[in-house]
Amino acid sequence: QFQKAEDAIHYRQSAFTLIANHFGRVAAMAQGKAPFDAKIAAENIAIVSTLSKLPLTAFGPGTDKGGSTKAKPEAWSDAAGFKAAADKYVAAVDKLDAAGKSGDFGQIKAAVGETGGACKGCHDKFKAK
Ligand code: ASC
Repeated sequence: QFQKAEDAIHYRQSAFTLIANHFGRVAAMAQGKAPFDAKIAAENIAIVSTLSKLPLTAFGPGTDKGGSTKAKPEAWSDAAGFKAAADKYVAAVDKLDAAGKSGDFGQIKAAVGETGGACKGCHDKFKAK
C-alpha cells in the first residue's frame, strides 16, 4: 500500500489535516463561534465520516519513524491501547455521522464533544507535542 514509511506518514498526516479542517468547521458551530447551519454541518460531517478511517490504515509496522511524524513509540508498543483509542474515535464519528444526518443541533453538539474528546484522548497518549 505504501512504498516507504515516509509515504504512510505523509498519507496519515494529510488525512488528519483534512479531518481537522472539516471537523473544526462543525466544532465552531457547536461552540457558537460560527452560525449553525444544518446543511453545512451535514456536508462537513459527511467529509469527516468518509475520511475518518483512512489515517488508521497508515500506522503499519515500521512507520513509527521517518518524515515528520509526531506519533509516539507507544502507538506501536501499546498496540492494544492505540486500537482502543482508535475504536473510540471511530465510534464517536459514527455518532457524529448520525447526528449530521438528523440535522439536530443538540445531537451534533453532543457528538462533536464526544468526537473532540476522542481526538484529544488519543493525542494525549500517542502524539508528541
Ligand atoms: C479539533 C482538532 C483536534 C481536536 C482536539 C480536541 O478540532 O483539530 O485535534 O479537535 O483539539 O480536543
